[in-house]
Amino acid sequence: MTNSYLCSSLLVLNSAKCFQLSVEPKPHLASEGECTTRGGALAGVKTVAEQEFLTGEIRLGTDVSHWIGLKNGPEQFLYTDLSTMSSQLRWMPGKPENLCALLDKNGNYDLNADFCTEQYNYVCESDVVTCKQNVCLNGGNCTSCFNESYAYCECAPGFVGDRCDINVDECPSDSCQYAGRGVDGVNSYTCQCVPGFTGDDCENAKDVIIAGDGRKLDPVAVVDAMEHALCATRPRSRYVVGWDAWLVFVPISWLPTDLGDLVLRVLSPKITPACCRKDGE
Ligand SMILES: [Ca+2]
Repeated sequence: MTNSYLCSSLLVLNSAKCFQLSVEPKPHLASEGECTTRGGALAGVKTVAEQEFLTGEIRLGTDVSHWIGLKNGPEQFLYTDLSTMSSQLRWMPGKPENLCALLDKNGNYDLNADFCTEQYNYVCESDVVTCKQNVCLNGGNCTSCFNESYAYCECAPGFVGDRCDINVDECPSDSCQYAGRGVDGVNSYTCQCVPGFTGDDCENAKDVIIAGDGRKLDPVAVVDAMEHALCATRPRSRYVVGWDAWLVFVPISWLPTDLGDLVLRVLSPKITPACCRKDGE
């Protein structure tokens, strides 16, 4: 299946999760709100694969630090004996300030923590789900993310395009031999062969008649004429096969012999019988 998204700004990992990078910095809480508004959430990066994927995409884009959906809170303060903090104690107003995690440009996009009130760009994420309305054509499967903001088409073999609307031309220009005509199909092609040739690529010639100048002639018409001359009750006095015979060779035959020979010498390449040819001729 061929995959494509209707919007190229969307990043997709393993056809299972969509990411979107912000274009402007915000505090952590506001970033979370923005991602929720779009139908997703601030990206909770949970695997090294996701971290490396996002690192690569951020480097290609804005190349600045990005918030992710990870933070600590006051309940995580521990006494030095590792027991949890007493709930009876009072903090100063606004303290402790929460720390939030970011992919830090200065640390090669390893995790760092900063006060959540600081402003950084951010990464939103969304699951990939089946579209409510299938906008993909020609049997493509439609999935979407960020609350249907983005539709995602998995195209059936032989189709590409954002909506699988392009039928791939599988027919290479030289695939059909002996002047056969290629016809594109769905994930395939067929060849329409000229008379006398068969095979998927017209590669099988029943009987090929090679003219003196190397052209391959239609053997069926020639054989039909010969058969008629031999077997017909009333054979014709003359058989003319092909437009070149009608337009060139018959008119030349009406000329005086010397003049006809001269015209043929001028028009035709020199024809040497095979037994008289030297190598390379
Ligand atoms: Ca096709």
